Amino acid sequence: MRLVLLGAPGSGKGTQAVRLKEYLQVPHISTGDLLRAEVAAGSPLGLQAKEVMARGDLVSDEILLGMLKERFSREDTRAGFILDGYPRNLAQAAALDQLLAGLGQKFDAAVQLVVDNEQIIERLAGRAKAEGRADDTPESVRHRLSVYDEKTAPVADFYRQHGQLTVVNGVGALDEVFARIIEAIHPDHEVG
Ligand code: B4P
Repeated sequence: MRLVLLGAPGSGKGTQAVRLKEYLQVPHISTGDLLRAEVAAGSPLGLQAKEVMARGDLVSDEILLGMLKERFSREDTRAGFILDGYPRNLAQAAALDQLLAGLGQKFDAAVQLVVDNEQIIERLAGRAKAEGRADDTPESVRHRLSVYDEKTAPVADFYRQHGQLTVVNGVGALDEVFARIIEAIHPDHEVG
C-alpha cells in the first residue's frame, strides 16, 4: 500500500501514521520527522530549516525533494509507504508524481484528515505543554494554519479533481479515526 496522508497541522497525520505503519507493515516517512532529525543533529540542512520550522513556514521545496529522494532510494520503500507531511504545495505534488514515476510507482490513495480549527488549536496547545515543540506556540500554530489554507489545501483540491482523494473525518477517539481510515482505504478489511 502506498499512502499519502494530508491534513492541517494537528489533524492527526503523524499520530495515525504510526498506527498505519504497524497495520500495513510499510515504512512511515514523515517529512516533519526527517527535518526535526536534521535540526537535532545540527546538520547544515537542519540549521537552515530550524528557524523556518519554528515560524511555521514551509522549508524549501529543494531541501524537501533532496531528503525525499534519499529516503525513497532505500530498499524498504519498494513494497509501500505512508507519506506523512508531503506534499504541502502544488510544486511538491508535481515533484512527488515525478519521483514516483521515475521509480515506476504510483500512490494508491491520498487520505485527507479533516478537523476544525478550534479543535486543532486545542490539540496543539496540549502538545505544546506535553512536548514543548518549538512550532506549537500560538503564533506559529496560527501561521501554520494559514499556510495550510493557502498552500496545502490546493493539493487536496488537485487530488480531488483527479479522483485520488479520500476524505476522512479526523475528529474522535484515536481508534475511531484509525478505523475510518482503514475503512476508506481497505473496505474489505476488519480492524481488529
Ligand atoms: P509536521 O511534522 O508534519 O507537523 P504537523 O503538521 O503539526 O503534524 P503532526 O503530524 O506532527 O501532528 P498530528 O496532527 O499527528 O510538520 C512540522 C513542520 O515541518 C512544518 O510546519 C514545516 O515547517 C516543516 N515541513 C514538514 N514537511 C514539509 C514539507 N513537505 N514542505 C515544507 N516544510 C515541511 O498531532 C497533533 C496533536 O494532536 C498531537 O498532540 C496528538 O496527540 C493530537 N491528536 C492527534 N489525533 C487526535 C485525536 N483523534 N484526538 C485528540 N487529539 C489528537
